[in-house]
Amino acid sequence: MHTLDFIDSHTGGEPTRVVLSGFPDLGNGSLAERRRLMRAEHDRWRQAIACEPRGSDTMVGALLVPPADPEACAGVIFFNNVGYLGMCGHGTIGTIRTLQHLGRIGPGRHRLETPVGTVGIELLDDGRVSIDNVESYRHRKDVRLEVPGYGSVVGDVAWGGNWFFITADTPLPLTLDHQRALTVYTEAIRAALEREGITGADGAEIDHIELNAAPGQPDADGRNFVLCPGMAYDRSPCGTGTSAKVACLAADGKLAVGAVWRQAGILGSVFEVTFQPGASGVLPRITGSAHVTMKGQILIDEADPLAWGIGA
Ligand code: PYC
Repeated sequence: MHTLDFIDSHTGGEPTRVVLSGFPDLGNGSLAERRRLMRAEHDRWRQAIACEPRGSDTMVGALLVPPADPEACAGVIFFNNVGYLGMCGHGTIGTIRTLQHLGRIGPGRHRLETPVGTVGIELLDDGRVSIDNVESYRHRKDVRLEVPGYGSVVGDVAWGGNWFFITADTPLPLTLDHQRALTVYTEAIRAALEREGITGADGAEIDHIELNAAPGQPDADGRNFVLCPGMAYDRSPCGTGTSAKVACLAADGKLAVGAVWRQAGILGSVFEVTFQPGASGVLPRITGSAHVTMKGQILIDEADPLAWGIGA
């Protein structure tokens, strides 16, 4: 029997499962190297943690590992039901609140190492968490796509720690009751991007699709619906998607340095973002909150035919 200790949290409705112990040793290379090793040699563990029957298609796993960067409070590798994430905004907020719950960190400034770089964190006295995300930028503006069944869709390709296609074109209001139809629509956009060979920098797959429209609530400036890899929609406003959006707003001169953008997600939960100029894009600071919801132990019994989860 294999056992793994975990703590679950949610950030604006989106779950994060922090894996504390029990995972095979990934050595002490860079976080990118350890993620490569995890994918190549231990991928069934990802599936056992994130997929049914223990997880779900919305679950984001966060494997805690000793950091390579001596100044970081922890290293983390994010994954989900179908693979691995570069950075994860909601997952970072959930991880920091989990580390606080464990008594490993207190309010103040910290650093968290991820496979796409070390991010600065501030755990605020009221429990909110600010993340100084990786440099974010717009890669292509006004990309026109023909999406079968929907017609022409125009959007931007941007990086916020993951690759996003961001469009304001939506056939329906961004409300939870339209979630299924919005999922079908955004999946059609993703397929069209693939068919037309539209990618991020260096041919990277665009694996997140973000609809971003008017907020429909007084405490926000925009509302989004984000399709994540694996067909789940983000219940939170999506930290990396919000960073990518802010990079586009800044590039269009629609958001000033230091001004606050309040991004609502599909449930109405809000992340606040400001930015500073970066070398070639923006340096976003995202603030949001998370709550711990559960702690437990995963049991993997080799005699169970579904011990390693149901692959998506
Ligand atoms: O918050 O960056 C995020 C995120 C990515 C995928 C799910 N959430």
